[in-house]
Amino acid sequence: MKVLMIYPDYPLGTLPGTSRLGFYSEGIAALAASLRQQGHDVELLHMTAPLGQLLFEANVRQSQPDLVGFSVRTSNFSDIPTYVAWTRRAVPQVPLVAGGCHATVEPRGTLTLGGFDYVLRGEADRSLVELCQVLSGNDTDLEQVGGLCWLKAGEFRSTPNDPLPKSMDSVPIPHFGIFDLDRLETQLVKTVPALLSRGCPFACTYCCNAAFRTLYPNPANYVRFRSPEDAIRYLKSALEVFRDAHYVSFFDDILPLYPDWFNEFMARYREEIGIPFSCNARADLLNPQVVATLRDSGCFRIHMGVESGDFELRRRVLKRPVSQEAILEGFDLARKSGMATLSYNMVGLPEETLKRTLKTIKLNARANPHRIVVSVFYPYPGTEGNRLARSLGYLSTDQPWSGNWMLHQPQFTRDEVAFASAYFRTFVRLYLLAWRLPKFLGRPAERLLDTLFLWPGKPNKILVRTAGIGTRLLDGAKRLMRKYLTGLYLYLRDRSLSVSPGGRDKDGLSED
Ligand code: B12
Ligand code: SF4
Repeated sequence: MKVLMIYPDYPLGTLPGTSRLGFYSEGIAALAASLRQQGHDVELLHMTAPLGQLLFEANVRQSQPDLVGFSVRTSNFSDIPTYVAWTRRAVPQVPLVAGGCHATVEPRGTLTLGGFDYVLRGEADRSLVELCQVLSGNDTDLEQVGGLCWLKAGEFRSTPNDPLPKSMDSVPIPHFGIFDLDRLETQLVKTVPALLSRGCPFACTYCCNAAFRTLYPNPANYVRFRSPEDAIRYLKSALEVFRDAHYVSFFDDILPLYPDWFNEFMARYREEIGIPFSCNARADLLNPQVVATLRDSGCFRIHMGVESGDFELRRRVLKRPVSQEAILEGFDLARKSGMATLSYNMVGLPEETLKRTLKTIKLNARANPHRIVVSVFYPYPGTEGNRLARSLGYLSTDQPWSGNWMLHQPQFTRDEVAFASAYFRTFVRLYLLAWRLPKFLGRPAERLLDTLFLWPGKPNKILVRTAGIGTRLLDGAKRLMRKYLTGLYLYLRDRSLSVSPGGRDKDGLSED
């Protein structure tokens, strides 16, 4: 069978025809590998910006697929029904299947609003191959396909998901080559994206992991790593495809999750791969030994979630009871060992107030990460965060993908949330400056900043618009520099982070 995978990969509001780069998706490359292993042919339509109808239909028709699969995220769901309708016009006889995180947590809505014939819930490495088998007529029973959802005379039907395999080693190495590398953001900064594990043992309320885990009859197997040998095999195959890569970016939820795996993998990584990398971790899982291993193996930046500076919100609303001490210690350990740090934060959480956001800002100033990422809380369907926001009456729509997703909270208006998110980093920097002053100046400076941030009469809308112009200009300049002055960009980044970029000889992966 020929399967055409369609991957809309752009932020809501991107204009058609915009020239932009997108992201590698492990899910799509993994499915392509499984399909090819069973003799199917796969093609990818990677949409880094919306396509107009004529171009979209021409692409679909030209591919001559027997099955079209859409990878669906909540953030792109609003455009999906249009693409489905165009696909039906282009190839009317061809069945359409949806998968991906949104389809997984909202299978009914994806079938009814999206207009698909089928949804495959959860990891579809095996089930998509099974569906191809059924559709190509070798089998006839839809009920044999694990995690399949469909409508029969308008009635929702579904089959249970198959158990997860015990080990990731049984899942084929992804077919990285399905992506056109020139369309990937990571390629600009000479970076290989890599994912050696699936799943996370925690259950933070804003994340889909908790919902994914409940899909399977064997949730105890939800967290799976490739064995260290297989992980190295994976990286070597990736480096064969991403030939000019000098860095690795591990997307795993928590790379140093299991100490035994981590120590063995890192030892092999140093020996056999040896190029600088960045990874995600949780501050409370870092200790001097883990940090030293990361640093000695070439880690140049660790990404950690702070999320909120208010312990009560972290514990009760986010179900992420990491103490402030653990957060500060994690950042401190990483910085002292010479690695850069990046913090992830959210504003606009259920029950948050501007005062509570100020705590997040001050915690960031104390942790002093090299980079700060701030997102506005998004109530992803299927998460406990969505249910909580809904039960408190803060969510005015049951279709958060429609664009109207920011919470309506009496104690934290949307304008205040927008202000807090736009000026988060500025205030972190200002507090850092204030704290460096002598005490007799620093204290009043800090009080002045508190008053400014919390001042109820601020012209939030104007301030947000002004910050937006500044951010767009800065982001634009950075993007241009990455694109046209890549060498200089990487040199400056590496110098500020004390990284020695890895190089590879033409046959292997040894460091220059
Ligand atoms: C790595 C990662 C990223 C990376 C890479 C993104 C990417 N394109 O994969 C980066 C950093 C770029 C990223 C960005 C964003 N991410 Co992200 N990311 C992840 C993370 C941690 C792992 C994804 C992954 O690779 N999983 C492993 C692979 C194998 O699984 P998979 O991709 O889901 O694919 C499997 C199944 O879904 C299914 N499947 C997938 N596609 C299809 C298609 C068909 C036809 C079928 C049948 C099946 C199928 O089969 C696949 C193989 O088993 C997940 C968390 C998670 N646990 O999933 C969040 C997650 C996917 N991200 C999320 C979000 C919100 C984002 C951003 C919107 C954040 C932002 N505000 O900018 C952006 C979106 C950018 C984009 N275009 O994707 C949310 C999505 C929630 C939702 N309901 O949509 C998640 C679930 C985290 C969360 N909050 O819970 N992300
Ligand atoms: S630790 Fe990260 S990946 Fe794991 S559940 Fe929490 S947010 Fe999701």
